[in-house]
Amino acid sequence: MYNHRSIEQKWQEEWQKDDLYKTGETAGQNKYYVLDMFPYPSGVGLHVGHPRGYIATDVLARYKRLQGFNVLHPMGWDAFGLPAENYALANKVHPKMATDKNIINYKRQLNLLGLGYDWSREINTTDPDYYKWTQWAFIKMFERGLVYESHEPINWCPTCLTGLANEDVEDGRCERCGTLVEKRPLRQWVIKITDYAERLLNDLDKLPDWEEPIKEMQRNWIGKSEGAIIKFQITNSKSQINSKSQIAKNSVIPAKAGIQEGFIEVFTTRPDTIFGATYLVLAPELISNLKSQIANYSDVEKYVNKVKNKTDLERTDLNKDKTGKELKGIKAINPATKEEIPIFVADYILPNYGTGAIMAVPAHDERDFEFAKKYSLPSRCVINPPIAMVAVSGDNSLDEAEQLTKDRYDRVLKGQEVYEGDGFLINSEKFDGLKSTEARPKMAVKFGELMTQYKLKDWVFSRQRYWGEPIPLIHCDKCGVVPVPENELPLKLPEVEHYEPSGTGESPLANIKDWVNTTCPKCGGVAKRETNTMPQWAGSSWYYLRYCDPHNDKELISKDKERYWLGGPLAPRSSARQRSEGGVDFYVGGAEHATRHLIYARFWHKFLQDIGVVSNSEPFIKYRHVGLILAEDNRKMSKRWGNVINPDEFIISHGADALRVYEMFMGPFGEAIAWNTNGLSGARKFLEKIYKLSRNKQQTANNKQQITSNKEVKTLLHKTIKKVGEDIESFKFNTAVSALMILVNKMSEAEAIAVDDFSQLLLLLAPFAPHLAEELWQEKVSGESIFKQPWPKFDPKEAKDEVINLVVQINGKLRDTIEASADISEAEAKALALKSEKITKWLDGKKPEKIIYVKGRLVNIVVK
Ligand code: ANZ
Ligand code: ZN
Repeated sequence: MYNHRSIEQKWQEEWQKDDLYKTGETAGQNKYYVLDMFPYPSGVGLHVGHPRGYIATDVLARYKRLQGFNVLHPMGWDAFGLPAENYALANKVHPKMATDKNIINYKRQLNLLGLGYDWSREINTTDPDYYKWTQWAFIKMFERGLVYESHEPINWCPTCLTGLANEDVEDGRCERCGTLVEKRPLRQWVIKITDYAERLLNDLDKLPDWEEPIKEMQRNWIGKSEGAIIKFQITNSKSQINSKSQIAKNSVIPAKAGIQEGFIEVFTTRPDTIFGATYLVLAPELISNLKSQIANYSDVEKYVNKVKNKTDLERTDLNKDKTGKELKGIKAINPATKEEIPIFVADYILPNYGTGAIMAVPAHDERDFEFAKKYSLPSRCVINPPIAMVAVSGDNSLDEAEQLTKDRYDRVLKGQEVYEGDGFLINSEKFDGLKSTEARPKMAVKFGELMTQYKLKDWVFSRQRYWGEPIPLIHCDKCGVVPVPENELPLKLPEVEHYEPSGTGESPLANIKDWVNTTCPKCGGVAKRETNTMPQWAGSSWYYLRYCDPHNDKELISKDKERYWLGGPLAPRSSARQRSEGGVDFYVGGAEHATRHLIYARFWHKFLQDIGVVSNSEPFIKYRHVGLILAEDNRKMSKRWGNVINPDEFIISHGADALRVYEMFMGPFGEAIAWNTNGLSGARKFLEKIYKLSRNKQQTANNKQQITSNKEVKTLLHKTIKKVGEDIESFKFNTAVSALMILVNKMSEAEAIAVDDFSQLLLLLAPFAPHLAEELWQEKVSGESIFKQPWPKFDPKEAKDEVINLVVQINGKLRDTIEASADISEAEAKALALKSEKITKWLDGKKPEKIIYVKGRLVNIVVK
């Protein structure tokens, strides 16, 4: 009987005792660094969805080890953050106590699954010895001018009572608790991640082993737009025109208010449409700057107050009715047409993108078109659609296409329709006839300045909560903001009596007088500590480095270890392929991190490269996302739906190996799929079959000579060796498992299995079902761990099926003989015959009437 419980427990203990997973820096051995996104240890523990990624990396790590690589496969805890703090609030326990308890439970669960982590490298982001280096990196950023204090309105979650970064907001809601996010002015620390926007964007091209959709999500998140800033003079304004431009040519500026003395500045990606700009629109947030000049200010203010609480999403929804208000008493001058045009305020313009002001071109922009229709504003067509645009959109003749283009153009001309594409300029004076693409840079320079904008915002880095890394800054009246000296790091999180956020924008740390009051490291005068803490993303932005050198109290990571594991040119190669760039060889985790953690980590890494801590520009050579495991009801597993499936019970009932095989077999790795307990039972049966093989068909090492290899088994075995290896490398675990199942079926049909063949099967099985593989290996093959053996060698000669000579006749006469594999199917044989050069020549274009096949021997083609 296959008793998984005793087998699994036994080997888990043995492997721990043997330090099987402990990794050192062995010179001369090729390294391989396989990394999971480390979990947040929540109170409910792991559900069956979490291990899918962990099992996959474990399969890869074990496979690489069997291949002879020095594999680093560590695990740790991303343990700061709101849930632990909320739990602490509700249950009156210190977040550290709750976190420590959860970690013990997580670790127990991971070990039950037989995951081979090197626990001697375990890290925990809340450990002062760890966050010392998070604080250190922050201070380096501060010293380099990458950190600034801001009072701008930011995203504020009224439930979590803290400011949030853009990345923490999803569809206008707090990513943690789902509450609608408000805008609130707040003193905060901000990191200039936008300084790295261009590198974050361009270096994506250095990552051929990342999935394209993930890279595309990053590109969109960074959101580079090339366009122009154009100044519109305000008339009836009392102030003088300031002719000196304040923006450097081609410079990249952060979003800024588009109102200056006597001007409104707009950001546009379509300077080629400037002759069609018939009004301006400002974001409601900018209006107060024009208060003295607006005749109907109280009216306008009412509108502004009404839209204040709308989310960005509501404001920019294309399907929603556009609202706005004209600003009376002032006008703007279109610098191209010199015409006076009205100025509006409307909520579809956002304050924090571009300049917060736009020139509206109803003929060529959908939103402007809708707005103009509603407020009866003029439209002026300045782009003539090219014929090609119409021609390719249907299957009309060129004449028809020309007519359609004219009709379209007519409707745009009359203001009945909008045309958003490129084309040829008209109604644009000396620019007439130019192509949009040619006109854009010319007109940008003529009427304004070239400008690049990014959707990426600077990283709001302070949280008004307790359970995070204290920001190591000191406020001194005399010296300003001074960083905590390096030799005083870590700046430890002090004990507090109440974790409650004050809700006033101050962290609970503000109440601890003897912690807050300190002396200035520069002048020794009285000073106060910063009381905000860092966001949860801080500690996870660089943790993969620390695993390489987890106990170093002198440096974040030593040069040697960095070179060894993350590879500058001196590092041992991770694969046969030569690389100039290093990094973690394989990183696996949820796709929900594509634009958060993965952007922050790439940024942090680039910064550490700039200060010489790491030697290459990207942290992760290869990244694969893991698909969700849904509950049996096809919904996301959640406490809310009560559909969470805990792996523990299945490990008891079916075994860790069965669970591992099932999760790898259930479907393509990147796709979401629902849990199905029957599938788990299927995986279990597969393992039982192998166990049975070892009992019934298996010779022991002693009577080895008696059984010779069965040719069919041998052939399939070698095909499977090739397939399983290739499939693991390309993360096609489901097809790897299915190949193993086919092999096991074949072996079950055989009279007996040679010990050599069986041992190879065990090696192929070992990454997936390590406990059973080790048990049977040590019982049947040798007393040394299966994980110290080499991966089976694929022999192409062995993988070749036996060949037969297929006779091909036409009307019964021999015309060709073809070599084919013994198990060729009827359809394949016929197709092969028809493809033969000799046969096509003999057939001479004649259609066969009938084809007769005699299995394994001949094909007879009958023609008239
Ligand atoms: C005139 C124009 C004419 C525009 C036209 C488009 C088409 P992306 O590509 O996303 O960068 N815009 C600029 N700032 C805005 C803001 N704060 N809120 C809402 N919309 C804003 O979009 C750039 C375009 O979005 C800009 O180009 C501007 O409209 C609008 F035929 O200017 B455009
Ligand atoms: Zn001072």
